[in-house]
Amino acid sequence: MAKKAIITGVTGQDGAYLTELLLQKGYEVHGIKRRASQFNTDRIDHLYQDPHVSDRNLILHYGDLTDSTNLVRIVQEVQPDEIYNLAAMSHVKVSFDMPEYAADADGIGTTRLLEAIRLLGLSEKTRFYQASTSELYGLVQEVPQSETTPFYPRSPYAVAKLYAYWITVNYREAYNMYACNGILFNHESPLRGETFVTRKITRAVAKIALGLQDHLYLGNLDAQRDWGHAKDYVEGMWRMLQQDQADDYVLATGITTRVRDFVRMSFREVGVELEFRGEGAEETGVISEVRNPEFPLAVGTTVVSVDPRYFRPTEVELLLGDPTKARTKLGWEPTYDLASMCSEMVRADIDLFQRDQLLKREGFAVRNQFE
Ligand code: NDP
Ligand code: GDR
Repeated sequence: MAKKAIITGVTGQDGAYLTELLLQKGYEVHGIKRRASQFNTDRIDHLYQDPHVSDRNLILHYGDLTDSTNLVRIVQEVQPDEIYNLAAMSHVKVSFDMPEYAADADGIGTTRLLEAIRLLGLSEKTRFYQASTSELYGLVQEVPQSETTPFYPRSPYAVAKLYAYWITVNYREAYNMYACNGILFNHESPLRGETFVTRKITRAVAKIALGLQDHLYLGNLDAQRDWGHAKDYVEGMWRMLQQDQADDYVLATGITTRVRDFVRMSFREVGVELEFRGEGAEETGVISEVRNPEFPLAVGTTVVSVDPRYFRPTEVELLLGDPTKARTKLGWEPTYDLASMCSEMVRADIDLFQRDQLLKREGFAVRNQFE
């Protein structure tokens, strides 16, 4: 019998990579997606199976982490061996605008799932993965950060995730459930949401190189993040649920990089050197060398500026993870380095916008009905 897994947040970046991984491993995957007024399954459309096919191994259910009866019904119907709770309002800056919703979906949503497992008598059968985060470390207490570093969350998102972290530990201890926290540092990919900083940068670099945009506005260029690749990190999630004992693990690369340096690295992918001038809100990025004549860019052009609207009321300045426990106990190692991931992301965004340009040139661009 194939193992059955439920993935909440199946339409997100990690949900898509994890679905691919579990299908390769022979699982029957049940994804929970939200109802939206337009299709929201872009990231998993290549895996989609028609509901009329009899032996499907990817089944999507409508659901929401804020609706407990719906979650209970799905868990009862599926009787899963594993649940991966990836669904969340995952944007740190947006959580300052929607603190109550972040608490409900990211915090209480986790309890709703754990309760579904418990009430349905599945505590011994169903293993549970909680998408915990390096944002829990927040204000720097210790560097590098490991499973024993104290938490100090700095956003409504992180506070909600702190609750979710501890309720997962509590259900493990109180009901002997196999429930794990993966404390994952930032992980990115060409599927990363467009408003997270790496993807915002790689999209802008692609558009600037193709002459489709002339400027990129960013917030705190000094922030340091330990960036890995989502494909590596979903492998770590799966490994956490295959052990003899449930436990909590950090997944990280052990290398940290400033936002400013990721901007430089991304521009280098299109043959452009960037020089940063000025300080704080006055800082700008100016083109100092153009090595690739393919793109219409000129030395001396200012292409990056700071816009304080992207600053956060309380910021997490430095994240640097220590993945020793995952390496020794799970045999987990990241396979991507930042340079190769950055290159993959910039290339993917160039392809994306070149395809758009081609469609427009050939008259196939999709028009909206009001044009
Ligand atoms: P995304 O933002 O790409 O995906 C989030 C997913 O959650 C989407 O499928 C989204 O649906 C869904 N979702 C949001 N709100 C609800 C809700 N109320 N009910 C049901 N589904 C909901 O995040 P990632 O894939 O990057 O991250 C996955 C998880 O890991 C998140 O919990 C995130 O907080 C956490 N995390 C991420 C890290 C990272 O660097 N990527 C690092 C550490 C933790 P829709 O598509 O409809 O919006
Ligand atoms: P983060 O990711 O907050 O770490 O949360 P994000 O990419 O949004 O920010 C990283 C750092 O870059 C700085 N920054 C900007 N960020 C955004 N989004 N837009 C900007 O214009 C910009 N300019 C500078 C930020 O201030 C920050 O310091 C991500 C999410 O995936 C969470 O769900 C997850 O838990 C953590 O990573 C680990």
